[in-house]
Parts: sequence; structure tokens; C-alpha cells
Amino acid sequence: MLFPVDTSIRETKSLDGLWSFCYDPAHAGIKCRFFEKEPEGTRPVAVPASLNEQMTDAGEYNNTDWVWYFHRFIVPSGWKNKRVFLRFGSASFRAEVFLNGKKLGSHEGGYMPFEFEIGSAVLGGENFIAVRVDNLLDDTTIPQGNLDPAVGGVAQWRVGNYPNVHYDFFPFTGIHRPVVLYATGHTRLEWLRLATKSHGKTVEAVAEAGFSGGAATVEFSIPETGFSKKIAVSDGKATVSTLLRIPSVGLWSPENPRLYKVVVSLFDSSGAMLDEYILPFGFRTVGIKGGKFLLNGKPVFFRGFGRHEDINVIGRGMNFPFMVKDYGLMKWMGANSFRTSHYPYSEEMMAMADREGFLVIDEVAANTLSMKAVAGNPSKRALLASNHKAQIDELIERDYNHPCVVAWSLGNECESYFPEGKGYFSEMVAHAKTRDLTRPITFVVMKDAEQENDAESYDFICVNTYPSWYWDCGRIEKIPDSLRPLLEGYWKKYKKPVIVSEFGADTIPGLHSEYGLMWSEEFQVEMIKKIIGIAEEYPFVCGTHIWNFADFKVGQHTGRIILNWKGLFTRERHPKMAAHEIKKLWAGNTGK
Ligand code: BDP
Repeated sequence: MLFPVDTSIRETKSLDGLWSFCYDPAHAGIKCRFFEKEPEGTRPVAVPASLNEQMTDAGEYNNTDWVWYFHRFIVPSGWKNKRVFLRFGSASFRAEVFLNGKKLGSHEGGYMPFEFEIGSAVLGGENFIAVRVDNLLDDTTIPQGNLDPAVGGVAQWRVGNYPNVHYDFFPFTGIHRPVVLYATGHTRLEWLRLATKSHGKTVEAVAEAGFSGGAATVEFSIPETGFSKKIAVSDGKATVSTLLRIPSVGLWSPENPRLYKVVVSLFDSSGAMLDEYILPFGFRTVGIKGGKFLLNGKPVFFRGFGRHEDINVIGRGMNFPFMVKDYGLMKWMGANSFRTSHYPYSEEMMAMADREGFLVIDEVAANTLSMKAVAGNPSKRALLASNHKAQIDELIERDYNHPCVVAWSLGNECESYFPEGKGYFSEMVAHAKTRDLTRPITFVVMKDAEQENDAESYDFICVNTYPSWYWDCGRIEKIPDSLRPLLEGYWKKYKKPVIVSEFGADTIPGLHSEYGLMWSEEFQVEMIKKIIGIAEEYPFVCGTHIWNFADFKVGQHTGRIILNWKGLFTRERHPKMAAHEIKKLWAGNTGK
């Protein structure tokens, strides 16, 4: 699904702002026809943002159950002869959308865009949108939630956590990303895939496009370079595929994130333009060779963070000022990369990574999957697998054209180390490869090479490890004892590049210790430096991602004090001592 843009043919109108909402704990809204008229007593809510942090009542703060959002809008009269679409950047986790009393459709998966063509429903006067949202997770949703601890394994992590998820971040609910109304002509570009194939004096890129409504010619052009290629569409066809050979374009890299506007135009047989779409695109290749991750044919080292989309009051909502601030802080530190732990981030966030030159490992929302929860129940396992594949498909479709996305992570710390997981993870990798052969694919693991089942199917290894934090507590001097065998074990068994994708220490800002005690700022500095130092000794290690960029909200549990405090920055984005110290470390080290 294409990101909505304004061009000479297309027009967008933001529906963000103050909407109304109400809770529906009795699930009565369908019967009471809230979709025709909102009930009495609705309250204001900001869109886009999480609902939870905007509330002041405990029950409301922790709510993951049904809520209804309501809004009214007017379609510009100039759009009369256009096709009009209503698009949501995301809603967590499930959304059912109604317009003027009629159901438009629904969507499941909290981090992906969805849209509906709204056609004649909007003609004349005010239109009324009602959206039923819930965040009710179970053992077959991606991610899972409300697991039965009796199945064992990860389902026993954080038992009693409120709200009830077994993983370490707050399950925010709401319309998290922009809502846009947009208009196109009757013939329109539906999808577009661009991939750099090779580069020398001339860059070769494969361009594929699909459209609806019928066109006679498709043109790909890069006005800045004078390049253009027109392709005649054979009768009745709705797709084109071609090789673009473009002389003298610069490559995209973190040092020089060169973006070009690629314009795709559709024409009828008389040469009249039917649609125009503009995509900022960077030409670059990625690959794996031995122990190296290659960008444009040269080894690259990933220096950066695991992150969360998590902000005070806004929760998981898309927010431009925080986005600018976060990229600024990552650059200030000298980072060149991050992983979208543990779910796909907003489209705006990805566009900014393109622009700012960040290498992104783009992660599907399959966090800490319990395979035990579906073991012995083939239909549940099949449903989990098909939901997982749907999330993979939607993510690859959404983010395929981002040069910043250099790899896909299909999940984090799942039960790939139990016999119940064997075969599931390689099945997901094989599926993802039917969608994208241009990027390396992995699952982020947490056990050693001997315990992980399907890692032979991963193109590179991302491993999370917490020596001196979750084991050998406070014993920084013992870090080598477990870190070295972990890294060496993966290299010995698979001969693939390894990224240390998580390591870190909860750190209370302002807490100091002359003994380097756990939770103190000194401990965080020493531990992170030690792990980076050891990891960088190995030629097959191609990156270190510190957990986490900033402190973030988690469910209520005795293991955490409101937040996960492993951030180098506080939740308000104030630097801890480690931010300054790691900045110095990265500045003095040009990488490998
Ligand atoms: C890792 C998880 C991450 C947690 C982190 C931690 O991938 O989501 O937040 O541990 O415990 O295992 O801080």
C-alpha cells in the first residue's frame, strides 16, 4: 500500500486532531449502533496517539478492551470526480471502521496501514466515521497476549503483569498513526517496487508497478538526472516490470544518504496524465559475504540501538517533534543504525531514516512468540503461522522501497529454542524470501548456537545477551565468560555475520556508586563499554545495538519500576552518563 502523497494528480487531507471516544466494556456498541450516532457523554481524544496515557483513571489507563473513536469530516467539493480513500497509518490492535453508518471493513495487526475506498458514501455534507478499536490479544495473534502460564516457556514470563502481556513493553491501544483522506484519479498506481540491482557507472534498478483503472503508458523518471523511461502497457494488463539503467546517480549510504525523487506517471492513449506518484528513493545494494554485512559492496558496521516508539503522554503515537529529536540524539551520539524493536515503526519514521542515513533492521511484531501455546493444536499453530505470514507480507509491501531498510527481522526472542518451535521459523524465513530476495532476513535470538533450532535458515545472526545483568549480576569482570563462547559458537556453527542486537543495564538517572553497583550510572557505562569492546574484537561481528535508546513504559510488575530503565536517555530524552561516554567511545572509533 502506497504512502499518500500530494502530486499534480493526488491530494491529501489530514484528519488528525481532536476526535471523540468512549469505552465499551460491555461490547454493546454494535447492538446499540454507535456507528450511526455516537452515544451521549463521549470525551475528547487526540489522534494520532495512544489512548492510555491521555487518561487519568487507573482502569482507563490499563484498558485494552473495546473503545470507539468518532469523527466528522467534509470532502472538498473539488474531489467530486475523484476516487477517495480513507487511510489509517495504524490502529492497535484491531479496528473495525464505519462510515455514515455502513461498515467499510476491518484490520488486524497494530502496526500496519489500512485503507478503504469510500466512494459515493461521502458525497454532500458532513460524514461520520466510527472506529471500533481493541487490543485483545491471544495465543494466535501477532504479537500474542493473555497467554495461559500453564503451557510453560515464555508464557510464564511476567505472570500477573497488568495489562496482561508476557513481554516487556506496554500494550498501548489507540489510533497511533495519522488518519488521511486522499483523492486520486480513476486510474491509479496501486503498488510500486524499486530495487537497486547493480551499480557501476550506470545503476541498474528493477522497477515493478501495479495499477487499476487501465493505462496505456507508464513512465518512470528521475527529473533531477534527466532520466526517464516510458513503457507501453499491453492490452488489459495492470502491471509492468522493467529494468531501469540510470547513468550518473549517486549511491545512498549513512555517510551520504542521497535520495532522488522517482516519479511514476500513468498516461492514457492520448497522452493525458492519469496519475502521478512521487517516491523519494535511494540507490544502494545490501548483501552478506562471509562474516561481513555489505552495503554497496563494502563491509558496514551497525552502531546504534534497539528502540521503542514510546513517549510521555503520547504513548506509541507518531509525533514529529520527538522523531526529529530522537534522530538528532542518535546522530549526536554517532549512531548509524537501529532495529525497529519490537514492531514496525511509523512510515514517517522510516522516511526520516532514509533521509538521515540510518541502517534499519525492520522487525515484524512477532515478539517472544510462545510456540508451546500452540503446540499440540494444529489449527491454532496454522492460524498463528498465517497471521505471522500476513504481517510479514504487509511489512515487506509497506517498506520495500526504503533504502534505510537493509534487513528484515521476522521476530524477537521467540521460542525457537524449544522442540515445539522447530521448523516454524525456517518456514517464516522461506515465506519472506518469496516476497523479497534483495535483503538479508533473520529472527533475533537469545540462546546460544547449540540451543537455537532454525538459525541455519537465517542470513545473519542477531543475538540478545545480558551478561552481568540477568546472570552474573553486577559481575562485569565475568562478561567474557559467557559473551565470548556465545559469539564464537555462532561463528563456528554458521559462519555468518553476527550483530549483538541487545545488551544493557537498567539505570536510574542520578543514582551513582563508587563500586559500580547495578542500577547506577557508572555500572551502565562500564558494562556497555565492556561488551562493545569484546564484540568489536571479532571480525565476524558486524554490529552492536545497545538496549535501549531511551527508557520506556512497561506493564505493571515487580520486575520493573514503571519503566524499563535501560535507556541511554530518559523517557524525556535527557542523557544519562552513558550517553556521553558511549558518544566518546563511538567518536574515537571509526568502526571496522
Ligand atoms: C530482552 C527483550 C526486550 C526487553 C529486554 C530487557 O528483547 O524486549 O526489554 O530483554 O529485559 O530480552 O530489558
